[in-house]
Amino acid sequence: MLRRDFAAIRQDFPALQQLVHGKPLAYLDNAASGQSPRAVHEAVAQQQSHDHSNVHRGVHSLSERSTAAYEGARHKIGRFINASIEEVIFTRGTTESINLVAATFGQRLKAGDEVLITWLEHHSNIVPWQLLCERTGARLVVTPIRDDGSLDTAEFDRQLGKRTKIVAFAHVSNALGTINPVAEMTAKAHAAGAVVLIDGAQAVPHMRVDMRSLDCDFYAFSGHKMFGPTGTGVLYGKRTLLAEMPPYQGGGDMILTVSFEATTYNSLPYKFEAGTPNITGVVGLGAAVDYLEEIDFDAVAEHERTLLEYATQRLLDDIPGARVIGTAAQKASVLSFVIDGIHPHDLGTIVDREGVAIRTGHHCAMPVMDRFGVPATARASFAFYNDYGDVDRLIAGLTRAVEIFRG
Ligand code: 7TS
Repeated sequence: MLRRDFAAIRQDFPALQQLVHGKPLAYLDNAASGQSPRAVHEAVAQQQSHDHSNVHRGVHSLSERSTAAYEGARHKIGRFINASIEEVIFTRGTTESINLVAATFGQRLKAGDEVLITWLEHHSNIVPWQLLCERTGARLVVTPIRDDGSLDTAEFDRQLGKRTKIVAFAHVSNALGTINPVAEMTAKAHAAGAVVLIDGAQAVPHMRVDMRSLDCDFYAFSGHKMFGPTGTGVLYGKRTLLAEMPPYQGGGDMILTVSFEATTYNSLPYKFEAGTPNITGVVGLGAAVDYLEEIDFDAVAEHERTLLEYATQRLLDDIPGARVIGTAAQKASVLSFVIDGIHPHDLGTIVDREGVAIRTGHHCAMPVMDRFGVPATARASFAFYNDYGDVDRLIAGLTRAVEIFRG
């Protein structure tokens, strides 16, 4: 029986039980980083206090235990996203996963080729492609978004062409919450002969993703947004593509043989994991996946949808001058907003005094801010452990901010 009692689930997260400025914490900054459950902390502590050692090299017991825990996490991720273990590469996070693809697969691009991205990308799905274009003479093409923050899919279709070599887009936008129609976009990009990378950083904490049914070539996500440790992430890549790609970094573990004349590379996925990896972090990520496997994600979607609806309605009903940025029909757990006459940073500071954590700023998505003509937004982002009480506290904090600024 999968778990769907979110009040009980909330109790598994020690960080959520604290007071901030003397008030119970309402943690609404999950798009930046999710809190982790006790099970993750225990797995990390066990690894650090008992099994700590290097992987893939020692014959002694601690190294065998570390290797089993590290590779065990890879099996868990493989099952979780429906991929084989050769296709699961551990990285520092989404950013490194995307940079890896740009630096390796990207080497086959030439002047005149095109990389197609969208207007709603996080900087980490923009800048690596800009750098690649500068190196190769390829051109960066950007699909616009509509006024509600949804992708202009007709323009996407027009922009896809025989020059398009890579198509990279977010599954879910961190600044707007828009859910892109990723399976259809992938199929269209494939029909045009392009390779597809999906930035899944904001999807994996909210929905189950299946690599076989999405059929994308690459999928990038971060451990710390899916309730695991920082400094961990995953790049999924199709085995056939990964096998053809040159290595990313050189060093230990990624080789079979080394001589000064020639080096041969290790098999997948180790070819892409040079040096001692973040063993402890990956073990913690494995524990996060075990935790998520026990949760009913249909119920998560419904719970987060009702929270988002409730928060949106209360914001518009109770806070004069509030405007939501990002109103696409298909949205995940992000409420980005501005309030007339109050800078988002002031909002963030005032609600923090009430124990409410939100993020303010450009959310590493400056083109989105430009598109909507705002320098910054305030953003509340939800996870399955949030509840109506958190939303009520947010609205109370915003009401306080309005009182302070408008008297
Ligand atoms: N892609 C998306 C869609 C993101 O939301 C983020 C982080 C990244 C990539 C980069 O992930 P990293 O783990 O490599 O840093 N987004 C946010 C955010 O919205 N607030 O802080 C980080």
